[in-house]
Amino acid sequence: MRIDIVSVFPEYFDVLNLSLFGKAQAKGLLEVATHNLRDWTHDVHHSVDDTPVGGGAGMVMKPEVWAECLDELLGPDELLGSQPSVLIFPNPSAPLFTQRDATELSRASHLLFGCGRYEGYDARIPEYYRAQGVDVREYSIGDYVLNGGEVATSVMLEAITRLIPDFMGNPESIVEESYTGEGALLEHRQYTKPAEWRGLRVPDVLLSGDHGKVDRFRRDEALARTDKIRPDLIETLDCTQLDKADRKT
Ligand code: 6GU
Repeated sequence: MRIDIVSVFPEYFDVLNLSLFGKAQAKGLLEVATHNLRDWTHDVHHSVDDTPVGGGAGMVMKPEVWAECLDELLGPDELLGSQPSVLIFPNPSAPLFTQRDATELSRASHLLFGCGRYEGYDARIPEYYRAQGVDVREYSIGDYVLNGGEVATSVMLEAITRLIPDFMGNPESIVEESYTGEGALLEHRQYTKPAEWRGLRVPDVLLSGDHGKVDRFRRDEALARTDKIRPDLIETLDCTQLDKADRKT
């Protein structure tokens, strides 16, 4: 997978060379390049933003600079639309990024992230590329406000790339997690040894060696915790995802 990231603070992404992400680049699974948006400016001040049309506080990122940059990174016009590039703009006012999006995007061959700063970017930027046939996505990572798209991009990248085959040392660790797929539940709690620590005991059933009972206990706990902590996720479950024993809990 090829990943391009555009930002006015590309240094934010220096940490990508650490840990699994760095290893994936060394293994050739990922090819990551960061770009400074100001490299596509022509004025002495390298300005990337301007005041909002219609008034209001803050500054809005200008479409001309972004377009010169994105045109270059997306490749020639003839290829737009036929190219499997996905152009992603982090945006706190966009739909929520979910595990489902991460799974879908982990199969893409080229991701291009455009990190906005200030009050955002001119709305015509995504509109223009969508009209050219590019797969354009705008995502928020949660109901809170960040200063720019850099941290949101890091979050999405980590969620996406860990799903690439061979990225993780242990592929089984991504199979049984919370949020895997539609109708997923929060994961059951985990314990390790010792069985008793500072007066707190691991639930007896986990020590029983009865795998059927252990599975049932974990499933019941996942259902109960999801109902309590994230009742909205229970809404997305359909009957086919519940078994007979689930209905009794
Ligand atoms: Cl994607 N961007 C910003 N600036 N703030 C956010 C966000 C994105 N998602 C949640 N808050």
